[in-house]
Amino acid sequence: MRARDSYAEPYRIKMVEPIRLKDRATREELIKEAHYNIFNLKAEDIYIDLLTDSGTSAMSANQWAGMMLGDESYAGSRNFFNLQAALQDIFGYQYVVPTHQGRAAENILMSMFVDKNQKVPGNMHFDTTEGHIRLREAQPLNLVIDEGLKSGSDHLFKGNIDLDRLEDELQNNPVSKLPLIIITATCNNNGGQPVAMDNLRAASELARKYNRPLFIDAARYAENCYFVKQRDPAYRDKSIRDIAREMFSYADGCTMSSKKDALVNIGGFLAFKNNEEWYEKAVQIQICYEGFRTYGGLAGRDLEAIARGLYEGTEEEYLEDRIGQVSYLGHRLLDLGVPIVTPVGGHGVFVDALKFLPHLPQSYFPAQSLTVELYREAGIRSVELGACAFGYTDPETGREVFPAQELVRLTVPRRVYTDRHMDLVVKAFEAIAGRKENIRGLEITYQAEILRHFTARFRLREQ
Ligand code: P61
Repeated sequence: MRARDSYAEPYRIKMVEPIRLKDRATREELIKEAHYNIFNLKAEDIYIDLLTDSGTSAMSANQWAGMMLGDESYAGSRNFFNLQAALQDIFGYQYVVPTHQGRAAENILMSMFVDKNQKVPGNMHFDTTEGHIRLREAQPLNLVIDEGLKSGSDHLFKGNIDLDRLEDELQNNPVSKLPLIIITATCNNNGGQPVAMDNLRAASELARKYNRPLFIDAARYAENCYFVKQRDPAYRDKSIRDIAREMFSYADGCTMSSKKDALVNIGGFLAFKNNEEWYEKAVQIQICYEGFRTYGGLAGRDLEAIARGLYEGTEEEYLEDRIGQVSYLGHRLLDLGVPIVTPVGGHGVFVDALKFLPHLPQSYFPAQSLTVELYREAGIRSVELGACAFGYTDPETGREVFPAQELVRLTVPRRVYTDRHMDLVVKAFEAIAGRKENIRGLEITYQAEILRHFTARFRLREQ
């Protein structure tokens, strides 16, 4: 990768959206009114929004031009065929089932394959994927390698699945107990960490040996391909498109939230390599939940933006700048001594809140406390991926069950902020680091039964 200061963004800005920093007293008031949960803040009250990279990309002039060519016919829209052609070209997949977003594609996939009391192994399922598995009273199995859960480990492919454990599961469970495998690339939950091509190839061989389908959660597949090119010498001279082709050749299909690497604000799809029977089955479910096969819950213009975005998302200059910006933020924080997940991932910097705020036990929601502090300090919105999002109150014992990691994600939207915005994030950490012992923990005053992080309310604990 070239040094960040040897090149500039490979685009110029044509349209701007004003953002404003509210004064500190107002921010203090707003976060209190939001019950110390950043999901309850209004977007207009935020200065730099690092909540998510999902659906927050800036589209290109080419994508906007494509929007004007939206063919809104109920059946047979030309934009569907453009999307299908992009899938065939980039992924090498024959069949595409558009959906309104990624989780809808997961819904169709799980309806087709998953039933009560089954297990679905993967490296680390995203929470919507887990949700769809659990909805069917089946069990998600996260078999990421041990290194993948150590924030300080510098393993280059921390998204890899543990092949021994996968084989063990495949050997000990018939198809009726374990119907498919899903690999998420990059792996969101542990820091946007990539899956190695060798690992995917080996998982694919196991899938074939034991006769189970393998699917890729392709939300951030292009970022994964970029890491393969950077970190595996065998791929140094290959193009991102060639790497993507090889990666998808190892699976039988994929789900994709287009809101990430397809650089659009809404949309998703399920795709199959060549199994027509699966495709026809998927279309039956798609019609009930999403819409006719050539629009699947999206406007024709949205399909066009995805088709064009898929190409842009695999351009090398774009990826170098995108991953380079996330890496820039991560390395500046490391220089400050902020403990983050390393190597820096693809879509954001993940701060280890237990290490950054060692005076707060996990029961005091340290990652949530840090998200609150970033807003109070600088109007920055980040997101907690720790005790609130992934922990829960055990209904039998009434005790809190904590996840292995307690992270704050600084998620960088694509083509939206400049490095100067990143510098302000670093400055905020610098200010907070100087007085971090004074940061107070939180306690929950209200929580929903599932996905509690979206609506939970907190109060500040006494020191
Ligand atoms: C995110 F807190 N991700 O990272 P959909 N697979 C993968 C994803 O990262 C993903 C989806 C599938 C989001 C949005 C988000 O509880 C939450 O298009 C690897 O959002 O349906 C989404 O794709 C689902 C954040 C979603 C959350 C659910 O910010």
